Amino acid sequence: MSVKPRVPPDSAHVVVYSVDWCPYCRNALSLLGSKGVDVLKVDVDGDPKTRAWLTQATGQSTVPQVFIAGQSYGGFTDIASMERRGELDPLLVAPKS
Ligand SMILES: N[C@@H](CCC(=O)N[C@@H](CS)C(=O)NCC(=O)O)C(=O)O
Repeated sequence: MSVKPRVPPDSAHVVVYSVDWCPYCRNALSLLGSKGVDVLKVDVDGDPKTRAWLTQATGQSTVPQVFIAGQSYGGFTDIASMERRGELDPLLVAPKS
């Protein structure tokens, strides 16, 4: 049986699957928010189908899960490491439509 997310990861340039009670989710949203980019936050609390899809798609069972341009970049610690290496900003530039 194939599992599909309620909101697909290419729905916006930056998509964060998160739950409201999670400090890592707040940190990820805060870091991305500090960049001034639009972030589509998808609340997956009580959404086992999307959680199952996330585990399948990312190989990780934790939230948050950050997607940029439809590609998975992991959780907060992953994007914080990317930020320290200077790798985050270039990815956040959305292509002109
Ligand atoms: N290294 C991860 C840790 C994320 C993490 O531990 N998230 C917790 C919630 S705050 C989690 O998903 N726990 C397992 C679960 O809720 O099923 C990150 O930085 O995103």
